[in-house]
Amino acid sequence: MAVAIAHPNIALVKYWGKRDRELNLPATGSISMTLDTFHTRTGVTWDTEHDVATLNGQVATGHVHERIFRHLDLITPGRPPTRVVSENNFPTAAGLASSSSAFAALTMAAAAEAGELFSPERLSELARQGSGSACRSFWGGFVEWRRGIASDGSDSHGTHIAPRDHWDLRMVVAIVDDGPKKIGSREGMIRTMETSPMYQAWVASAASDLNQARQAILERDLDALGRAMERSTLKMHATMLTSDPPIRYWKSTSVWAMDAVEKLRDAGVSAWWTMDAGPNVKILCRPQDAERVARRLRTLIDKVVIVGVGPGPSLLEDAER
Ligand code: 2P0
Repeated sequence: MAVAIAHPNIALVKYWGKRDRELNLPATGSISMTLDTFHTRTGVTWDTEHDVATLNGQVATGHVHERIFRHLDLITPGRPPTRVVSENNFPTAAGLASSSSAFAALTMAAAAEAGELFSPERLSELARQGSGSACRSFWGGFVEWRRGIASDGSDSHGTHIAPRDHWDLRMVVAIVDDGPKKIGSREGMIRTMETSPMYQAWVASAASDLNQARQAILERDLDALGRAMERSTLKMHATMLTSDPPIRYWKSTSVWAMDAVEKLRDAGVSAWWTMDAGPNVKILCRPQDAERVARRLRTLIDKVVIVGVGPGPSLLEDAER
């Protein structure tokens, strides 16, 4: 059994919308930070008689099963029956980027079981077809997923902006709700593309946020990065909120958390919020401010976790079967 561990990544500049649904090519580029603490551990073996996947102890069925094994067919056309065992050490499908670490770990373990020595870029390109955000989990630190222009998607994969030790930051994750979201990202994105009058403006304005965020990472300028991140977050949620029917992931507690972060900022703390396809709020700040941010959020939210900048994925040698 080949076993891989991958960490989720949180987008600082968001991906929301596709230029090609079949190949899962994004309408815009995006930039992320890989997290430590949270991970997916996935084993893949050909030593089995039937395709079966167990996710967090539950056998996958229906479209979840299909999505996993279709992805394995892409990595190894004509593969034998395959058994997959995958565990997350954090909530699944709750807007904590679990599909990013899941498809990164699955891709890496499947390639290893097949004996393929793919480059990180090739693994990233394959993982992208399983779940877009997964293509950003092949490096530690800070990663950009280029939109690309090639119609076959060969230039749309993650690229490394800066390694983990380039900049020591924290993300304070306030878990407003850890249940699975009502509308998945894939469905939400398609509805946005088809119905939001804001969608074209979102696509047209992404390049300037990407440029600002990339530069801010290279210069370690947290205020500039935070501004770009909040702007990208708000624009993405504006497209969701103006879809028909509307998609609103925010809860009142999410808005309370944003407010609390802005008050800390008024008091001189460089702390910046972001949200993805769920009600949880993640706050980017310096290590020395993380406890203060977490304490403030804990006055209303029970589950608040401080995470750091994480590493890229790895294969475990001689893993147990
Ligand atoms: C992101 N999200 O950039 C954005 C921000 C959620 C909000 O990427 O359809 O599960 O599989 O490519 O990767 C979540 O979308 O979507 C996502 P698919 P994915 O992190």
